[in-house]
Amino acid sequence: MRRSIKKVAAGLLATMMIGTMLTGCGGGNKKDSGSSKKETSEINIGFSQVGAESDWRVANTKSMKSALTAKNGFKLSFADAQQKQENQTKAVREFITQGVDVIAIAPVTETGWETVLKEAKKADIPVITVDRQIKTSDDSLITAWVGSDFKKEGVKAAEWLIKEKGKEKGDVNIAVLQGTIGSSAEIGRTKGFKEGIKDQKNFKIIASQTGEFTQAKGQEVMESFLKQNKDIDVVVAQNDNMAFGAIDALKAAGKTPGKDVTIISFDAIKAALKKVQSGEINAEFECNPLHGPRVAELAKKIMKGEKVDKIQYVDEQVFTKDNTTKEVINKRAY
Ligand code: GYE
Repeated sequence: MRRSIKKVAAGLLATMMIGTMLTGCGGGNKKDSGSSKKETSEINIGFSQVGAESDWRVANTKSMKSALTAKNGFKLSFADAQQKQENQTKAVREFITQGVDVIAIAPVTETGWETVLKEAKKADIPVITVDRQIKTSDDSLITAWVGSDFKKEGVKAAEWLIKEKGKEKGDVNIAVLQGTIGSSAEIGRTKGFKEGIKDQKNFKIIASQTGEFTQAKGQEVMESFLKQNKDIDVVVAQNDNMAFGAIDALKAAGKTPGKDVTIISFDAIKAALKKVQSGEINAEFECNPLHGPRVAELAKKIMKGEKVDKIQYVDEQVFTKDNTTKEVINKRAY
């Protein structure tokens, strides 16, 4: 990889300059020392995180921070974008100015990245995307991505609901609490679910709005759904925190979540699995946030000039009351 060669060269140059300063004469040909030393030295990595909007995100941050440690060979610059893409662009520019070795981005939305990524490429800094994805016209702007197949999660949710309610005679009214519009998680889950139910004539999506992946907004949007539509049969919350908000809104409206209204959610954090067990959430579609170790491994390989897989999906499960045992909940790492 060009960058690691550059880094080795920089190391050599620095060694030569120090040598020059110490001996006080130029032209000495004290080569070497550099390469192996530089290769094992710490990797400066800048990570631009979406924010702290959900428990999933908090678990993701924790995973990244505990993998990208000094002990593991990293120097991490962490920037929280507070769910705003302009903050991410700023953070990435700062990483470039700092001259980090690798940039990791968990992007808020998929679009709007072209310019800043070109700047990173010009500075010869590889970019790894984490969790959500980035859409670019130029493939070479991203070295690797690790995350979930959000569309598949949406399809699985549709398949589960068809098994559950597909044979009902009347209409099945569905309300969707979407995540941040334009984020991969929202795009994929919306698309997968819609495609999955398209032949199911009695399934009607009667309301759909973003709750920004937060509990407070999820509750607020659910309250307004309930004001407009009295007979909602199913709530599809595109993450657990919005599901928690929706559950509160339903209870306040005198409805029993999980019974009067079927609740489907994504992420499968520990607190949500407890609600599956107690019956307030009917089905959970897992989304694994523990990307830290994978990103660390990718960064190390990239810095050594090794080839890496451009796309890495993680395996995910479905949880319903049948398989959400006490042991499963106790073992849950997030
Ligand atoms: O589902 C949600 C978080 O992008 C997969 O973002 C992630 C989503 C996750 O806020 O809880």
